[in-house]
Order: sequence, then structure tokens, then C-alpha cells
Amino acid sequence: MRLYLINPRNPLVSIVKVKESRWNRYRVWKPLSLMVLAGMTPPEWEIAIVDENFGAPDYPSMPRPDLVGITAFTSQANRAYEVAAHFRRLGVPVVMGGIHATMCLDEVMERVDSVVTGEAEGVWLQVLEDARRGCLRRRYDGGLAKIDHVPPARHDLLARGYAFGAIQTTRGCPLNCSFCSVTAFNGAQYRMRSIDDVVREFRLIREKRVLVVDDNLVGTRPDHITRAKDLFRAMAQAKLGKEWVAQATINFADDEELLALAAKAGCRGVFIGFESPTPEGLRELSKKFNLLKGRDFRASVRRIQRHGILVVGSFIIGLDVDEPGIGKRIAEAASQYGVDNLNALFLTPLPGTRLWKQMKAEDRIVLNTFPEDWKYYTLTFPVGRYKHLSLDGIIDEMLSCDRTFYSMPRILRRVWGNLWGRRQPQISLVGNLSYRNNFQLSYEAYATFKRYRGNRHDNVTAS
Ligand code: B12
Ligand code: SF4
Repeated sequence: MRLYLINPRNPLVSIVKVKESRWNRYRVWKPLSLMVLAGMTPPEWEIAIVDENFGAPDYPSMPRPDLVGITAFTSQANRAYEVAAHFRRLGVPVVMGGIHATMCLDEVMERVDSVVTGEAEGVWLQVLEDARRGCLRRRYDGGLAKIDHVPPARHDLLARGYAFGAIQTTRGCPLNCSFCSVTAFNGAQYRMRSIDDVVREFRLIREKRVLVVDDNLVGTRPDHITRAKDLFRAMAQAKLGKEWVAQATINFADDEELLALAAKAGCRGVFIGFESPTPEGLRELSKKFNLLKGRDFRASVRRIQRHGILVVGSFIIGLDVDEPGIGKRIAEAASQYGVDNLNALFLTPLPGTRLWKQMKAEDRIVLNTFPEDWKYYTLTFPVGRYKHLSLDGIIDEMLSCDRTFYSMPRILRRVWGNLWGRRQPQISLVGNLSYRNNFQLSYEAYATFKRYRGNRHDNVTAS
């Protein structure tokens, strides 16, 4: 039995375009979901993972599979449907799962043979067995899986050439920020894999550099922090020799021992959501952790950096409290906090989030012809109507934010700081130039987007 597991092309970037920009290599990440599914698949299945971001596959020349499994974030949904249609025309059954299939079940049901909602660990064997017997059900719901003991992901199946390997050590986040799908999809309970399993799986990863995909690396409660420390100790003891980056909330900075252990275990960078430079903005997004009284962001960032760990700060533009000037304000705040890189994104109503419900109720989702419009749900385009910012206005804010933060003098100042503090100046330089290059490419993308959105008869003035 032959199984293809497919990660559809992502409209943001693909390694196929590496010739256009060599920085793209650092923007293509392994589709861990498919590697996890492969890890649970019995040996009688011959598996190929096809990552369309890594190279354009020639499906007609490939042997006919018995089953196709497709994953998709919302922004990949259109391409996922094209791929599904191709295989269904050949009579091959197609099953789709992942965040988009879960949040947009009806839309996906119309376009594939079977849908897996939620996490797949509890249902995947049943799906394969039903596919083998030719009696796939229309829907399987995996809900929230028990992940304390799961088989390791198949790290051997993808081609060489990715800059980073990938692994997951926990799932779920109790914080439930309004714009984020994680709590809706993976639940509020913080679930942790066994430390032995994680260490064993790390050893299977070929790449020296690894992305730990956890949404919240160290969790929120004291017992989560204790477990994170135990994990880092075990990783250091195992001498894995990996360098890894992860996502964390700002409380990561609050425990010196935790930071020291993380660095010893190979942590070289964290991606932290600051989201808004104002308390009103944080309240609007329900970003509770960042609101704790007395939090000094600059001191927190410095504490992390002192352990040789780079900090990428993420911010959102387009909140109801955001007024003209917000782009520059974010760039100044990020510089003041001292982050090594800034990743600013447009407020985007992702299906299944509280923000989606709110903006839909207020009729503020402008790109709402689905599935076509999903391709713009990459957080890099303003798909909604924003309270104090017109379409041109919000794009100008984004450009002003990036122009300010990624001006050459500021980049050089930051990299000099990294050099001085012996904090991976090379990675910092590559990261900064990569962001600078990508924001310069975005002028053309915005022009195309404005034409597209204009054709939607959008009233481009602020409401
Ligand atoms: C790692 C990650 C990335 C990485 C790598 C992506 C990749 N190649 O896989 C990077 C940094 C590149 C990235 C980019 C983006 N991301 Co991201 N990312 C994640 C993150 C943190 C983890 C994903 C992961 O690997 N999980 C581990 C695996 C094992 O879990 P899983 O994917 O859920 O898979 C399980 C089930 O869903 C199911 N399943 C999944 N696929 C399939 C397929 C079949 C056939 C079956 C049966 C089951 C199944 O089975 C798996 C095992 O249970 C998630 C948050 C999250 N917790 O999911 C956000 C998340 C997926 N990202 C999100 C977003 C918005 C983006 C960006 C648009 C944002 C941006 N501009 O940076 C881009 C878009 C990229 C694109 N492809 O278009 C949103 C997506 C929401 C949505 N509705 O689409 C999420 C949910 C975070 C959030 N804040 O809401 N991301
Ligand atoms: S943004 Fe981060 S902290 Fe907030 S719910 Fe999502 S994963 Fe949790």
C-alpha cells in the first residue's frame, strides 16, 4: 500500500524561489505534522512525504498511490484543494487534516473524501485500516490526543537541504489570546511528552539546527517550569550537540536557572509575542502575561540575551486601539526592548478564533470570498477593515515599522551589540538582512494585493 503525505505550496515562500532570494532557504520549515503521521503509520505502508515548498513535484510521473493525506494551514487551503482534485480525478481517495480542516470542516468536506479533525494520534490507525478496506468514513475526530508516549516522528523521510529540523515537546496553551488558534485547536491544558521520548527523538534529527515547534516552550505554572528544567537538563546530559530555537512567552525571562539550563541544552533563539506596545492593545488581545504589573520588557529581553539567546519579537498592527503612527511606535518599542529581530504582522481573523467571531459579527472581514481569499491569510496582508486605519494607511504603517527597525544603521548597531556580547553575530546579521530583504520584496506584493482587494469593491476608507 502506497501513501503520499503532502504539504501544499505555501503562498508566503517556497524554496523553489530560492534563486530569487537565497534567504528563502531559512524560511522553509519541515512539515512536522506529516512526519508525525508517518511515525504512526504501520510498516506495510510505503510512505513518501511531498513538501511542495521544497520543490515542485511532478505528480503525473510519480507512481499511483493508494491513499493521499494532505495537511494545510488556512493559507494553503486553495493549493490543498487543487492537489486533492488531481488525485481524486485519478480515483485515489484523499484525506485531509490539520488546523484548516478542523476550523473549516464543511468547506473541506466538499473537496476531499475524508476529513480528520483535531489531533490525529487517536484515529490515524483507524483511517489507514478503513482506507485499506475501501470504507473510509467522511469524518474522524481525534480531539485532543494523549501525547505522553507517542512514536517518534519520521525524521528520515524528508530530503536533505532544510536549514532546520523540527520537534514538538508539548501541546496546548492556557492563555487563549483572541487572535490565536492554539487554545481552540490544541486545548487550554498544557500537555507534555515524556522527557525520554523527546531526548530519543532529538537524536533522530539529522540537522544541527532544530525548531522546537511548541507554542509555549516552558508553560505557565511552576510545575511546567520544573518539567522544562528537567527536559533541558536531560538534553544537556545527553550531549545532543543541537542548536535550537523555540517560541516562548515573556515569563521565560523570569527564572535565571531556567535560562541557564535552556542555553546549556542548546537554546539559541526564542520567538516572543509582545504583540502591542500599549497596555490597551494587550488588553484588547487578552495577552495576559505581558500585562503583569511591573514587567520591564527591556530587562526581560536583556536577561535572556545574557545567556547567548537571541530574541525575535513579534508585534501585531491593526488593533482597534492602533492609530496612525503605530508602525513607527512599534519599531521604537522593539528597539527599546532590545530585540534582535522584529516580526510585525497584520491583525488577521483566523477561522476558529475569538477575533474571527468578533470581526465577522461586525462585518469587518473584507476578503471573505472563500476559499479563494484564504491565500491572503498569511498575516502578511490586511484582510480586514481596521478601526482607525484605511487600507493604504495600514500598509504604510507596516512599511514604516519595517523601514525604521531594519534601517542599515540600526541593523549595524544591533549586530555590533551581538558581536560585543558574543551573541551569535552571524545569525543576527543573516536574520536582519533576511527580514530587510523580505520587506523590500513586499512593495510589489502590496501593489498586487491592493488591486485584488480593490476588485472586491472594498470601501478603502476607514470605518
Ligand atoms: C511550526 C509552525 C510554523 C512553522 C512551520 C510550518 C510548517 N511547515 O509546518 C512556520 C514558522 C514556518 C509557520 C508559519 C506560519 N504559520 Co505557523 N505554526 C506553527 C505551529 C507553532 C506548530 C505547527 C506544528 O508543527 N505542530 C506540530 C504538529 C504535530 O501538529 P499539527 O500540525 O497540528 O498536526 C497534527 C494535527 O493537526 C493533525 N494533522 C495535521 N495535518 C494532517 C493531515 C492529515 C492527512 C491528517 C490525517 C491529520 C493531520 O495530525 C497531527 C498530529 O496530531 C502552529 C501552532 C500549532 N500548535 O499547531 C502554528 C500555526 C499552524 N501557524 C499559523 C500561522 C497563521 C502561520 C503563518 C500564516 C504566520 C506567519 N506569517 O508566520 C505562517 C504560514 C505558513 C504557511 N504554511 O502558509 C497558525 C495557523 C492558523 C490557520 N488557521 O492557518 C497556527 C495554528 C498558530 C496560530 N497562532 O494560530 N508556522
Ligand atoms: S499567542 Fe501564544 S500565548 Fe497566546 S494563546 Fe497563542 S500560543 Fe498561547
